[in-house]
Amino acid sequence: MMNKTPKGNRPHITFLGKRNVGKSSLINVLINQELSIVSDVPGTTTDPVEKATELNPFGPVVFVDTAGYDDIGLLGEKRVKKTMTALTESDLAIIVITEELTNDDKKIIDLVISKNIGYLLVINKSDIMDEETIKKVQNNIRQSYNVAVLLCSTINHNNIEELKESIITILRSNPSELPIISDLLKPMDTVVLVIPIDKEAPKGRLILPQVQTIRECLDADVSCIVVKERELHYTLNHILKTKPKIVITDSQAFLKVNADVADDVLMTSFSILYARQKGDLITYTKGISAIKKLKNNDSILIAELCSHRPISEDIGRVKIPRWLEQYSGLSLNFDVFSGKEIPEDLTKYKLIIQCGGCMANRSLIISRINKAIDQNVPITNYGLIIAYLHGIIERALTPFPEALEYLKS
Ligand SMILES: Nc1nc2c(ncn2[C@@H]2O[C@H](COP(=O)(O)OP(=O)(O)O)[C@@H](O)[C@H]2O)c(=O)[nH]1
Ligand SMILES: [Mg+2]
Repeated sequence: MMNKTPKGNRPHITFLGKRNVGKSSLINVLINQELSIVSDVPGTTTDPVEKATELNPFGPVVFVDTAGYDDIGLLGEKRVKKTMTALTESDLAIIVITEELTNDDKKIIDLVISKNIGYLLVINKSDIMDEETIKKVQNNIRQSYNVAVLLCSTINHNNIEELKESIITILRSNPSELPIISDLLKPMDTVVLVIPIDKEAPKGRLILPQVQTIRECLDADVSCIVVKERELHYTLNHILKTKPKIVITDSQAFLKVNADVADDVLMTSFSILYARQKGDLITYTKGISAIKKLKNNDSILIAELCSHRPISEDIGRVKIPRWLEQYSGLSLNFDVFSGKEIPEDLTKYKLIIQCGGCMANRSLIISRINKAIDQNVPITNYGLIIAYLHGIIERALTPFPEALEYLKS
């Protein structure tokens, strides 16, 4: 069971450092099992390796083992780039050094600081360092940084328990998970979920946002009723004796649900709930205003985090582009990027439309949002733009007064 918590819900702890400083060894002693190859040959770890594990008493986490950033040559550059990408989904960075703090280390530390990622420094291999060397490195660090430093060894397990405790302390002080819906609810409320079962629904199961929303309702002591869009009207009018607190629908059924749900009942979509939980609803709402400024032949970046199931009418590749062109009457250029990497330079785009990111963690999406903000490119999300293009964004944002205010202003 332990590996069942979705990766997107686990904090990511990324180990960075030069080759051979003991990153893989530290991960191994922390998870107490020989999963990754610990080897004397520099650069064995090529791509970042993710290890889902349980960090007790904290809970499920992912350790990300990266290649050394002193890798040179063409292959090395690729690895370094992958390491940087791994950093974008980090909730915590562990920077590992041994007997010296190099300029490369400093560059990485500065990068981590600039990305606002929590970090701590490990001086590893204490078992083979003399007092003098240890003092010298510690002083070097102290001169430049105000950060927790741990002197560790994977051989005699010096400070390994302390390392684990420090990781847990930082993770707890900086929760990476926000609620999907529970903060909007109180016990005894009723929530209705509308889940169309069409050709895009996976066979025999529900998708992650649906399952997680149900679970949060149960945790919040709330009744959660799940219907298809066809049964919604009957359920609301003949089954429920009291009005539900909120109706949450798949964006596919927005218009029908909007029509079936009384005006005084809140209504929104799973993807807007996710936009709030995994991204930043305010920034996404501001991004919506860019739609009115679009001109013919403007470029739009569609950022999709998972390589999607192949369905005939894909939401990001087909539907949103079509709706947006129909709505604006413009001819637009859409570039679709799948996966964890988007271009460094975003300035050619007039708008970025980010998917809900149900398989990603919040840090990855927030670092994307920050990248867009840094380059002054408006960013919004699938859920918001679908609501907007269907003319129901105001209603769909009513549960979130702060965002609604931005929309109206
Ligand atoms: N003496 C000593 N050697 C270590 C320690 N940690 C790792 N090593 C050794 O350093 C080498 C590189 O370790 P590895 O974990 O592969 O480094 P990575 O390249 O940073 O992932 C291996 O030979 C390890 O056995 C330590 O705490 N003390
Ligand atoms: Mg390694």
